[in-house]
Amino acid sequence: MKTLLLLNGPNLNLLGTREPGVYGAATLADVEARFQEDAKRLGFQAECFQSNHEGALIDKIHEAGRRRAAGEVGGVVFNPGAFTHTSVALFDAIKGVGDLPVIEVHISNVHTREAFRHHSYISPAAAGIVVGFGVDGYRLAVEGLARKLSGPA
Ligand code: CA2
Repeated sequence: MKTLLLLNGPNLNLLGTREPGVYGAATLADVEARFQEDAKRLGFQAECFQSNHEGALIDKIHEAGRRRAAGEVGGVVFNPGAFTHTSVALFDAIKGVGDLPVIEVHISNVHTREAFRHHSYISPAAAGIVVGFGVDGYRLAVEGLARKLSGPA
C-alpha cells in the first residue's frame, strides 16, 4: 500500500488557536487525523509532517521524491504557508526531485487577501491547487491526488 504525505509549513501548528475567522476552528491534530482517515478510505497509508523551517520541508520533499522513485510514496498534499509567496527553494525542490505529484492547498482564499499572497512560487510545480475551502481543502486535495494516481480521467 502506497503512502501519501501531508506537509504543512510555517505557523500551521497554530491552527485552531488563533484567527478562527480566517483559518477555522480545527487544530493541526484534527487536520492530520482527518487526512489519516481520508487516505485510509482511499486505499493509502498516510504520514504527516509540519515544520516552521524551510530546510526541513525541502528535506521532506527530497525524501518523498526518493520514496516515490522506490514505489513507496504516491504523492504529497502540501500547504507551504507563507513560504508559498517567498520560496524559490521549495519550487526548486519539487521540480528537482522530478516525478512527484504535489497538490498545493491553501485554507484561505489567498486571492481575496493581501496582494503579497496572490503570487505562489509553488503553483507552477504543483500537480493541482485547492484554495479557499477552509480545512475541507485538505480532503479535496487528497481525493484529487488519489484520482490522479489512479490514472487519467
Ligand atoms: O490559507 C492558507 O492556508 C495559507 O497557506 C496560510 C498561511 C498564509 O501565510 C498563506 O498566505 C495562506 C499562514 C498560516 C498561518 O496559520 C495560522 C493559523 C492560526 C493562527 C495563526 C496562523
